[in-house]
Amino acid sequence: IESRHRLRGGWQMAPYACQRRTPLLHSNQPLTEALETLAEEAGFSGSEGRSLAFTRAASVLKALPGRLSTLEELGPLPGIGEHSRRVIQDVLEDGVCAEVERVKLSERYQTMKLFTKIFGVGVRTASRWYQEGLRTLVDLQERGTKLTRQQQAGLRHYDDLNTPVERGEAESISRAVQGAVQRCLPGTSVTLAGGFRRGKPHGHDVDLLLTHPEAGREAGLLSRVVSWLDSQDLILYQHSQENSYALQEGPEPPGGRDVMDRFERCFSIFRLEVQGGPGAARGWKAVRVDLVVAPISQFPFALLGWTGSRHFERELRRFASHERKMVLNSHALYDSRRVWQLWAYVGTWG
Ligand code: DCP
Ligand code: MG
Repeated sequence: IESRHRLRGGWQMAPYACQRRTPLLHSNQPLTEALETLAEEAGFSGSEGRSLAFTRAASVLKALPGRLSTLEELGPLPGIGEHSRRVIQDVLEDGVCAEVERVKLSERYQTMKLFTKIFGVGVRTASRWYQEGLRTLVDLQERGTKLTRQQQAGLRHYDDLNTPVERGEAESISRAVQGAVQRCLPGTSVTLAGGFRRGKPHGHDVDLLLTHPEAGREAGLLSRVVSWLDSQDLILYQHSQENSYALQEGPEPPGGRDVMDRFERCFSIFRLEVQGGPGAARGWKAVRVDLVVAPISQFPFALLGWTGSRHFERELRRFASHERKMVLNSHALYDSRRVWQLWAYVGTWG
């Protein structure tokens, strides 16, 4: 389904990002960085639509087969709007785009970035703190800002959690979890997902999927695993959420609530022993780890949904919905028309 070739001075490209080969390293880094800064800034202002437009434009550039040297080469490629074209043109001509540079230097952008990098702080909280006049991490502490237990842990381990996790570290954590699950429930598999599964050499966290080949055996597993890891002093922070998929009352409408998924999950911070790097002096480093438990029947969808990237997943779901009239999420893939017919039918039983 990949379609990508040069056509009379322009490129042709499949319309959905999930149809395009998008290599980890590509030739248009300065352009995509500029666009992604604007996407981030739009996200900070709550303009999801604008943010998505810049993300889409960056995604198209990542799939180009070579370095773009003039705007004309892009031709009428879909997915790159007026504003993005202006940004691209500026960077191509001057090496930088004044608007992007302004954003990067703005107090609001810098503060929002600082705050949203705290584990447990999203755009809404960061924005509220900014409105209240808070600007630094010290401000948060000195003014006695009310923090959740999660945010307190995020602040305590701020530097570590904002130091990239190396692949070797992710694998080491994966092995520790592997050891724990073998004790608690032999036969359970642990799969490294997220950016590392896409081949990234480092990431911001470690995403691990747990499943057992016999349906139902995974029930109660997570709390036992977490307790054991905790007893080994491997966990600095954790909170878990239960599986809520089975509790759902019927299918969610396509494009409905934007919850990522409903698996049983543990958001944690691991204490990883290290020899080198920033934590070397004290001998350990804090690392964000997500443990997700998927029943075996949903595992393929969980793995697909947790491999990312975020934009790839969004596009895959859009493709399923618009082009196939199907619903894809991290639990299942189904024909939306049939399910709705079925629910309408069940409804007539009264
Ligand atoms: N994911 C998603 N939607 C979300 C959050 C996550 O689809 N709202 C999926 C796609 C992500 C994957 O889960 O790729 C893991 O989430 P991360 O935030 O850890 O993203 P990555 O692992 O891709 O990035 P990083 O390498 O920075 O950890
Ligand atoms: Mg990740």
